[in-house]
Amino acid sequence: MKAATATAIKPPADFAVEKIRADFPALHQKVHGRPLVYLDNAASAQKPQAVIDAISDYYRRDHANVHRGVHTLSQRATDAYEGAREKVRAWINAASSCECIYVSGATEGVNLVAQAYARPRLKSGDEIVATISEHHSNIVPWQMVCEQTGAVLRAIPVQDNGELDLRAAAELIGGRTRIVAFGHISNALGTVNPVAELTAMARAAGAVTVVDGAQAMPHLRVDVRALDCDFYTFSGHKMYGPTGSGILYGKEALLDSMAPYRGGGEMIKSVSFAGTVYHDLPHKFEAGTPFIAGAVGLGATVDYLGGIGMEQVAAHESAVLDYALARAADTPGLTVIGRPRQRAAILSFTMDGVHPHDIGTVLDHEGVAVRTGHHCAQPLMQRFGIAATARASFGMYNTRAEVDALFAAVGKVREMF
Ligand code: C6P
Repeated sequence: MKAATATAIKPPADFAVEKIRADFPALHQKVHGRPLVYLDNAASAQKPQAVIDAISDYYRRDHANVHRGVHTLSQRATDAYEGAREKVRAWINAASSCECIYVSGATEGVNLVAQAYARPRLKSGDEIVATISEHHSNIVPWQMVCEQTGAVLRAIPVQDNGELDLRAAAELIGGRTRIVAFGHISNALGTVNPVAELTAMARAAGAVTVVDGAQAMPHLRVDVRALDCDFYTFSGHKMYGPTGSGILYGKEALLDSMAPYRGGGEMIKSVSFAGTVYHDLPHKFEAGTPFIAGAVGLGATVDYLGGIGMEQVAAHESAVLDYALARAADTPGLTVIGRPRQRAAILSFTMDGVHPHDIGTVLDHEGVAVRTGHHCAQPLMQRFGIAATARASFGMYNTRAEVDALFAAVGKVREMF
């Protein structure tokens, strides 16, 4: 992407960012005596008051176990839990709420598909294709399945600009491929991957697609039917919802064909020592007392995002990111990793002669929170010949003034090293 000059980049005038900031209590504090500039949203985003209130109201008024009791509180809790599932269904445009399985996050979503879909079906000679830019949670579960089944894991390479090499993908995805697993947006570089193209390649090969949407849900309106993927998973906490909440979407016919991978209460119709009859979807994948407050919080998150509009969010974040890229281009000794044409909200960089951890420490003393390290994407770091980066990741509440604060702090790093 060719950087525009910093002064030419303006966020959309109709996006009321200060009003949005007022909704997030955690943003209004000082760190080391400086106003907090929170740029670690890809690791976890802050929570709006509406989500905090929904969780605390639930615990204050409606809490009981779900699907178990005839008493009023249990019915209220069940309504809230299932009502939130329906909100998420509508938000991602799934055909049925039974296609939305509550999980603890994207990590559990991928593991569920790996163990409940892939493990019983794959055999020696089969192949799983992922990309080299995946988060570890979309690599390691597949490596485990390969160890269990004798299948082989292959990786689509990434070009110097941080985009996937689609020519290589077309060669890798073939007759042996059973699963194609890829992130919608890279957490380390921000590259927006071509989901439709990869899904089409997988479909032509007769393979199933597993999309890790952890970094997409905070930035895009995701329509799982338009994407036509088989599975799509995400974490609530990156999209301004509670930690420990998340969804695995799967096409009903596929989920139906899968046996549960965890047994216990909630996921059965009847149990005897002669045998157990599993519950219908989605409950057969939700063994045990679920994270009810997390589901309620996730439903409130979707309500909150719906009130703002993801198109507005995307336009605002894109202007903030472009401004940050332009400031980066004007900063001597700073290298931005990756230049993908489609990029969302993430700026990963290194500085000549300074370890990323030192960058992170100095920035923290200036009140600026970024993540440093390998971002759980070590194969991607190896591809770029680096051990770590500093990563500023933006959310809907970040401003151009905060980008200025980031680069003022980067200037301090330069002075010190
Ligand atoms: N990435 C980051 O700083 P969980 O932990 O299950 O909520 O999310 C895992 C995960 C899966 N896929 C992608 C693309 C991710 O970015 C993450 C989490 C954080 O980048 C923490 S490592």
